Amino acid sequence: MTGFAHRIDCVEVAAPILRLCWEMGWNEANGGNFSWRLDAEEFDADMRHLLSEAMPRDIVLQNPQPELDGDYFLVTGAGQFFRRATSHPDDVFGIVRIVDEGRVCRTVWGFGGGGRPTSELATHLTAHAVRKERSEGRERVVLHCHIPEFIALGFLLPLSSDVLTRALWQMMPECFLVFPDGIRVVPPMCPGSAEIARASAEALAESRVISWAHHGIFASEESPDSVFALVETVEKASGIYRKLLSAGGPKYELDLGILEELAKKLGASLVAPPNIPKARAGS
Ligand code: 2HA
Ligand code: ZN
Repeated sequence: MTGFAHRIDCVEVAAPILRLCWEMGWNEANGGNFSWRLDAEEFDADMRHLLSEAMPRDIVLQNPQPELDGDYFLVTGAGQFFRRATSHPDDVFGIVRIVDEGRVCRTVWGFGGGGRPTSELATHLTAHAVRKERSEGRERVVLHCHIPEFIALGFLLPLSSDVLTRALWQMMPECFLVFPDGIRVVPPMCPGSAEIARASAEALAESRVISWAHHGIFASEESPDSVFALVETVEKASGIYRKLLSAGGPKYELDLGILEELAKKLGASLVAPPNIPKARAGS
């Protein structure tokens, strides 16, 4: 895609996607973060030799994650810029391993030799633990972006998961197919806190996509490519809805019965069971 090459496969795949997030206007300055649960067996076989490049550094987790014990993650570093993902990959990314029965996060590679994982590490790990179980291991990648149209909606709509989900599903049939599990709204909270990690875990038990109201999106999917597509679809639908609000609001509503019909027809091919809100927008 970009001709970008790196000696670590997962960095080679992830860095161009992060750079693209910046080009889309989703991750200004140090905004946003990314993590990818790696296939531990593959990683051990192919990459173990790289781990001697750095002295291991440990962080004791306030929120232990026993379900992730032994897992490796590619993670963005605290304060790092998505814009620099392809030009400075060894600073922007690090690889950590969860050890000691989930109590310790050990940096085994990267972060420019002295950095540390993202300030949102607690939420990323909690999200992985929840989504690994809910998706039976399918989902591996978590992406947080400050997508502007979606953030704008948080100031125009009530803080309601049903209202937001319904508004976006109505914008394009693709939305229902890409996020049939809808969007859960987490009310405004301090970024990087244990509180937001806890609230996010509850929301992520229901859906792969959550809105950190007045802040951004937090989404989980199978690969860097598919999580990008998920965020892209949500942001496009948000842009259409915001345009409609600027024009005085939608004059007509999609009949959710059509979505119910679609869900029956597509059934097993949907990525998650649909969660069709009963309430009408604004009610
Ligand atoms: O600065 O986006 O949520 C990184 C963030 C915190
Ligand atoms: Zn953020």
